[in-house]
Amino acid sequence: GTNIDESRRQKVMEMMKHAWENYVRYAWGKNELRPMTKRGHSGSIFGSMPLGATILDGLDTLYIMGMTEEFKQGREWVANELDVDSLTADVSVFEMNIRFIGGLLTCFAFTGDVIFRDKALQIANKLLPAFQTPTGIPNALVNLKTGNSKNYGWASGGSSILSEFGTLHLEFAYLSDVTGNPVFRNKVDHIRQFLQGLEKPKGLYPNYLNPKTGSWGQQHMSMGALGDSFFEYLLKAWIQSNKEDNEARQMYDDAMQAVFQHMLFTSKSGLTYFAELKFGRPEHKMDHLGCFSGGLLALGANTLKNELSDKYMDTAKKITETCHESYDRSNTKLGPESFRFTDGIEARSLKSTEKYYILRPEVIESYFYLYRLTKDNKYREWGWEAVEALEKYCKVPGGYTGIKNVYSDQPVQDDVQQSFFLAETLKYLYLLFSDDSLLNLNEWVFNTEAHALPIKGVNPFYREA
Ligand code: DMJ
Repeated sequence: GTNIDESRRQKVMEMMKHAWENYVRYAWGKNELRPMTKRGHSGSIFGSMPLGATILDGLDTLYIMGMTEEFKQGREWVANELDVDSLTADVSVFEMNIRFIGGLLTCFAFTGDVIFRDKALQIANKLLPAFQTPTGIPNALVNLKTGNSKNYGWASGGSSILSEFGTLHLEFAYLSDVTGNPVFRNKVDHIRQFLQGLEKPKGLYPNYLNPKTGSWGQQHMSMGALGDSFFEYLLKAWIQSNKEDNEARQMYDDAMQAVFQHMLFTSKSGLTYFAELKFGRPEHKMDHLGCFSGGLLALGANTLKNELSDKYMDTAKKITETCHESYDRSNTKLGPESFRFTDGIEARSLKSTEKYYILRPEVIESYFYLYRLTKDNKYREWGWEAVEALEKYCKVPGGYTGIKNVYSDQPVQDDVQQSFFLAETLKYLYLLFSDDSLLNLNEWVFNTEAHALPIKGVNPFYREA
């Protein structure tokens, strides 16, 4: 790296310090920090209990930035305060998996400290009752004390959600390998086989699946909310297995082929985007969440050279460019939660309810992958634009906050420092300005919360039991 990258990396580390220190000062042990009112916060996804979500999500970022003292402080909290058996709340199986189990397993891989593996195992055991449905497709919510599980009332007649039950494979497979207990891998293998056997409308995966009947719910398809990381985990399960799990790669390629055919569009001015499908009809809207797909497509292109890889790489670049446009076309230079393509607007929001930015990582995540895989310096410049915007509109004396309208010059701030800001946004920025050797993509695969898991067979940190 050059001096400029070094100073940019330094800057990102200072951002992490600011986010972490304020969390420690005002919200230690709580899930998240309210940086303006300087107190704890718990989003509904965490249930009602303080579970230290920011600690679990932030630890591996501290580690890779070399923030040793802070890492130790978090490790002590995990060892002494995270008492899994005393927890009573209803929690999201998906969120506990990607943030808590994922974060702990990365710390175990990095350090070999078994406290991390053991806590991950304890949490995973508490999630298992959610899989006791007629199909083995887990319910979304589980009570940590009673094991009772259920789905969200709003999700298509009691359905489970594709991006939730489809985003367990990496952590559960790895947990089985490091504990020697096959139960976790069996659960996700079963989900895989069940999906394999289902009829897919036009080859597409709907966002909803009923765990009692095994039939799809409403015919909504998305590369953003409710779909996103299901596709991610197909590709990454294959990568994690050192390319032995060919079934996963095949399902990924098949799914992407259908998505390209039915959901990929180009706007009048030439911007490429993924639309959503509602009952077979495209809604020309893309979520910020869907912007992870630039990075994913690039990773898929890079890991297997075949007749599809050029198309994947080309689309990866175009999607990432569109997502950058969604940032560039706002007053704050931060991107909205969703943006649309109509006769009148391109890559901008329409409704006031979709103009917020809550410190999400996906656009920066794609900059990171595209930089690593193309070495085109523009991705580093785009990442730096995001750093400057974050400093200008989201940094407050008590940490970092989201904003309610990216098109305002003086946006109202939402007073929440999301735990994924530490897990993902700052980690991907730091890696964007670092050399390839820091978490080399040939040895590590990131879970959907940017927690790095080792690749089997090639990475000595795999630590198989
Ligand atoms: C994170 O929890 C994960 O990236 C997840 O896949 C999607 N939502 C948030 C970040 O936006």
